[in-house]
Amino acid sequence: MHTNRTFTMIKPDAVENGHIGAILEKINAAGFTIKAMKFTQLSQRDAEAFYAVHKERPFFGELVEFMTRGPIVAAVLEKENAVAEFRTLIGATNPEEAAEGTIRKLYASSVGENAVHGSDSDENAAIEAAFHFSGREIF
Ligand code: FUP
Repeated sequence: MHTNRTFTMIKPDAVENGHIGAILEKINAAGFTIKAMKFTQLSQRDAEAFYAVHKERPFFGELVEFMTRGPIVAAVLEKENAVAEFRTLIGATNPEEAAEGTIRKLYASSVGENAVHGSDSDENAAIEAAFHFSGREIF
């Protein structure tokens, strides 16, 4: 895993609301290239493992329920300084605090259902990419 890569998920709310195409368009327009991609659904065990860092938080149960309720798009993206650049593109966790034009401002409805995930460090990007993709699925 390179430090110019990040991992994203288009979450169940954005998939349900028909925003996959628009979000991918924003990602491409911002200069990211797609290195891996799949349409998939997290099991309860997957979601609990992916968000294990939050397991003591009061919202953990709702987070797992939300993330497992429908399909997602998982992807590995590449751009110089990808982790920070992508977090700028998606905006703050809470869409009410997200900057104008960001993906969460445009497509998220709440802090819990916030349309997209973006890794918070190079280390987590590598862990999260490996969670979803085998080496032969990343190009
Ligand atoms: P982010 O890195 O912006 O995705 O945000 P966090 O890692 O802090 O949170 C991960 C997920 O937990 C969020 F996408 C949604 C959920 N969450 C809540 O439901 N409530 C909160 O107060 C904070 C996070």
